Amino acid sequence: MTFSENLISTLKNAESICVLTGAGISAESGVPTFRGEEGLWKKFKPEELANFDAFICNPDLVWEWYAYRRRLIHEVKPNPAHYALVALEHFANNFTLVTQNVDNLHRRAGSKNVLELHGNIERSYCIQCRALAPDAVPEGPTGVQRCTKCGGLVRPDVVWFGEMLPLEVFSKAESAARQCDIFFSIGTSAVVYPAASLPYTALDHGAFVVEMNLESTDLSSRAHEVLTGKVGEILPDLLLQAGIQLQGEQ
Ligand code: BV8
Repeated sequence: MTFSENLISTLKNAESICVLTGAGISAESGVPTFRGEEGLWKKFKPEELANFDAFICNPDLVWEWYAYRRRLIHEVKPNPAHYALVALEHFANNFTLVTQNVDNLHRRAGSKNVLELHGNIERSYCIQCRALAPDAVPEGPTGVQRCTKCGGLVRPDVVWFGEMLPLEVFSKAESAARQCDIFFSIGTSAVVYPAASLPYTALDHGAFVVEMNLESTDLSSRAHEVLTGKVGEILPDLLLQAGIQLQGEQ
């Protein structure tokens, strides 16, 4: 793919870079996205699973879904797009990676400054006393877990629909979006709020906004550059053309 001179020079001269990722960046690792044809929501409906009431009504079903996703995540590994973001973090003077993903693949690739807006599927906590449960292991329990301290129900440490995002995490993401020179929206359908508000915050504060996605979204008409295709191919290519050293498993 050939990139515009404007994009290349904006990236090379950026003091501060903010990146928002969604499920699309993990697709090439083999993690199903949420809303695609083979999406996770195809098998189950968000309202059936990714919300607290569903969990209270049917903790077995919700835990079955999360145990399935945890096993899946342990079988996959980061892809070139994750590693390209590690290289971008090393290149930039000021870099913030904001992810909607709960799959921990950015951290496994080596990204350091990661803001997990929707939590992390490998962590769980008790809904009664909020004690953290032991980290998920592939051969770990798959059914409903009970707190070893108080016997309360243990839930995955993810943000469900209708739940607040972790305030401190979201405000850090907002300030990164306000202060950045260039904002990348990568592999997200840009439909879930308040995460989807971040590129608009960046736009309102004068950032150069780039969308990298397989399909167009509500953001596409507002972004300065729309790069359509597989992020595992486009992102490493962009960094190479901007003279940014790639590293790690490409
Ligand atoms: C909140 C964690 C308020 C769990 C997730 C009614 C009631 C309550 C709230 C609402 C409501 N109506 C609207 C809302 C707000 C709601 C919302 O936005 N709903 C949407 C669906 C309309 N938001 C919330 O509920 C949030 N909380 O508003 O609280 C509040 C205020 C005060 C007090 C109390 C409460 C919480 C939202 C968080 C929900 N949790 N996940 C879990 O994972 O199990 S959301 C889920 O969607 C994931 O986190 C996911 O990351 C996120 C966004 O999806 P995407 O990542 O974009 O994935 P998707 O499949 O959609 O798209 C992938 C894209 O990649 C596609 O475009 C595809 O083309 C592209 N792609 C695929 N392959 C590639 C690729 N691109 C490039 N390369 C490839 N190879």
